[in-house]
Amino acid sequence: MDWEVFLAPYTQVVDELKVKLKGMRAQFEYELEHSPIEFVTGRVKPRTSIIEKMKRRGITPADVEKELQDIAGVRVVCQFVDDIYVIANMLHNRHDFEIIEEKDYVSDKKDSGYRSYHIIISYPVETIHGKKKVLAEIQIRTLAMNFWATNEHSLNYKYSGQIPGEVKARLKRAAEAAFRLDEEMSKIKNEIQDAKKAFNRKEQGNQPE
Ligand code: 0O2
Ligand code: 0O2
Repeated sequence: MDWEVFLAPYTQVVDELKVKLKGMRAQFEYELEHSPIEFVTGRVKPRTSIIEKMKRRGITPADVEKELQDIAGVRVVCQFVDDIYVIANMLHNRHDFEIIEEKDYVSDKKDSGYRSYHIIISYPVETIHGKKKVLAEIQIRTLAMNFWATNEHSLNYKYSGQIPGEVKARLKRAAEAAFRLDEEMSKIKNEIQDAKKAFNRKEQGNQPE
C-alpha cells in the first residue's frame, strides 16, 4: 500500500473542511453574533493508528476506505451544549457533502464517560484522477467535553487502552463534573440572553414614534 498516495485525498478533505468551518466562525464574527464555533482543529489519522485499528477490527486494505470512517477527522469545539445542535443543524442544511451517519454521544454518553456529537459525511473531493467521495468524521463538542476527552485520550495512550479501574472511576466522576460545568454555563448563557432581550425591548420602547 502506498500510504502517501492513499492519504492524499484525506489530507485535502481535512484542509477543505477546516477552511469551511473556520469560514463559518468568521462569518458569525463579522455579523457580530455569538459564534457557536469556538475553534476548529483537524487531522488525518496517522498511518500507525490506521494499521492498528485495521488489525483490531479485522479490516482488509480493500475495505479500509468504507470501514474506517475517521481517517479524515475535524473537530468543532463550542462554548455551550446548545451550540452543538446549532452546528449540527447547519451541517444538515449544506449541499457540499452528504451526511451518512450521526451518533449523539452528547445525550447518550459512552460507558467511558465520553460525550460528543459525531457526524460521518461523504465528501466529494476533486483529485487529479477526477472526483472521489471520501468519508470524514466531524466531532462537535463543548470546551468541557474536549478537556475531558483530551485527558482521557492521554491516559488511554499511557495505559495502552487498559486504564486501571480506580483511574477509570475517577474519569467517570470527572465526566460528571464536566457535564455539570456545561449545565451551569448553559444557565449563565440563558441569563445573558434574557438580559439582552430585556435591554433590546427597553431600547425599542424608547424609540421616537
Ligand atoms: P485562532 O486565530 O488562534 O483562533 P492550523 O492549520 O494551524 O490553522 P491546526 O493545524 O489544526 O490548525 O492547529 P491546531 O493546533 O490543531 O489548532 C487549530 C486552532 O484551534 C488554532 O487556532 C488553535 O489556536 C486553536 N486551539 C487549539 N486548542 C485550543 C484550545 O484548547 N482552546 C482554544 N481556544 N483554541 C484552541 P487558529 O487556527 O490558529 O486560529
Ligand atoms: P483518535 O484519532 O485517536 O481520536 P471505536 O474507535 O471503535 O471505539 P468507532 O465506532 O470507530 O469507535 O467510532 P466512535 O465510537 O464514534 O469513535 C470514534 C472517535 O471518537 C475516536 O477515534 C475518538 O476520537 C472518539 N472517541 C470515541 N470514544 C471515546 C472515548 O471513550 N474517549 C475519547 N477520548 N475519545 C473517544 P479513535 O479511533 O480513538 O481515534
